Amino acid sequence: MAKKKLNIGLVGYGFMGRTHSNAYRKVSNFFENDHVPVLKAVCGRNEAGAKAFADKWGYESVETDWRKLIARKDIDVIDICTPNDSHCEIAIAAAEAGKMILCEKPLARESNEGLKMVAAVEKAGVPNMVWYNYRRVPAVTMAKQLIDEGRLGRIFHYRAKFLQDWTISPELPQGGTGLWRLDAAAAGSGVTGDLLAHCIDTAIWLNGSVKNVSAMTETFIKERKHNLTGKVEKVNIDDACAFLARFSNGSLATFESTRYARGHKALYTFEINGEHASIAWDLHDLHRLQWFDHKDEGQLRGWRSIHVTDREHPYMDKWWVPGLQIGYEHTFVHQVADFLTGIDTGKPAAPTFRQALETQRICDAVLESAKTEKWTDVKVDG
Ligand code: SOE
Repeated sequence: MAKKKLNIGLVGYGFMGRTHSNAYRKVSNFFENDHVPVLKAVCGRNEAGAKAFADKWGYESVETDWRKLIARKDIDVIDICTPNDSHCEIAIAAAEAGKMILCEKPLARESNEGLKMVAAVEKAGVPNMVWYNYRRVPAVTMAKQLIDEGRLGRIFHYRAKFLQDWTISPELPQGGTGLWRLDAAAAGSGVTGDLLAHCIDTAIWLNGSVKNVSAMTETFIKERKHNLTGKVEKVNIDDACAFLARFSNGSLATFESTRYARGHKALYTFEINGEHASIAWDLHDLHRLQWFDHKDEGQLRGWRSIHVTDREHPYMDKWWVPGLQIGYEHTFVHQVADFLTGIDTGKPAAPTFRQALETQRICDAVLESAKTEKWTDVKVDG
């Protein structure tokens, strides 16, 4: 059967613009879908920058105004890779124009914005998805399968961390290209929306909904030069955040994230302890799943380190030969493949905007709890 073209319009071409573009280029070489992404246009305010990106990655054309991109009849999908403060406006306009929408995480700066985005895509009935790529690490997807098969039994504990160290220097400015993650007006929050959002997305996927949280945050460097104004200004993001959580299934959780853990660049780890078995995973060793099964024969019982590269492991039959591992960029390829399958089959790929709103609401509750120093319920629909 002839493949159908899916014309991509990318808005923003920073780090995430690169990961997504790479995924669009690779996906049809490895995965079979009815649709094939076509790199139709990239949009950025700096024309020369956008043009250089288009030449490098193979986009056919360039726009400098996202409204013009959305108005183009030859664009099927709007992929939002801009800082968080523009996600809502772009997504709503794209939905009203009937475009499919992929949005970089977090969905929005806070859940009220996110809710407007959910309403817009649901009213328009357009396929939509948020890029929480770590779900698509084969070892993480395998953890989901093991939990869904009931192999852990009742889950008692969930423990997650995302540690970095890139903002320790007080000389680092805030705001502008590359540093908007330090500017609360652009990002919404600091590590909570940027890093804990990943941990939360994975956690609710693996272990269900979170009922309530008790959090603390800290801003270690109180003032930084703002790149856009040139002035020294108050820092309003959370540099570090730790919280306790209760899941609806009764399990207890701890989450921690910081950009001040000297020596750690992107140490995302989680561990889950169940009645029969435990699972642990580490982004720095992403192709391995640590597995402990109490049902194993006594004297041989112990933690197994499973190299998740065999044909029966999630996604791995699409890549090389057993034993040869894949990496970070492949998680984005998997996410595009799942999105295309969603369009082909009519079964939406997760997380949709609505599913990602749950993460946003947990982030809101975390920040609220840190402010009030009280246990805070996570808002639910209805
Ligand atoms: C921040 O440094 C960052 O790039 C996040 O924005 C990404 O979502 C995360 O995957 C890696 O770290």
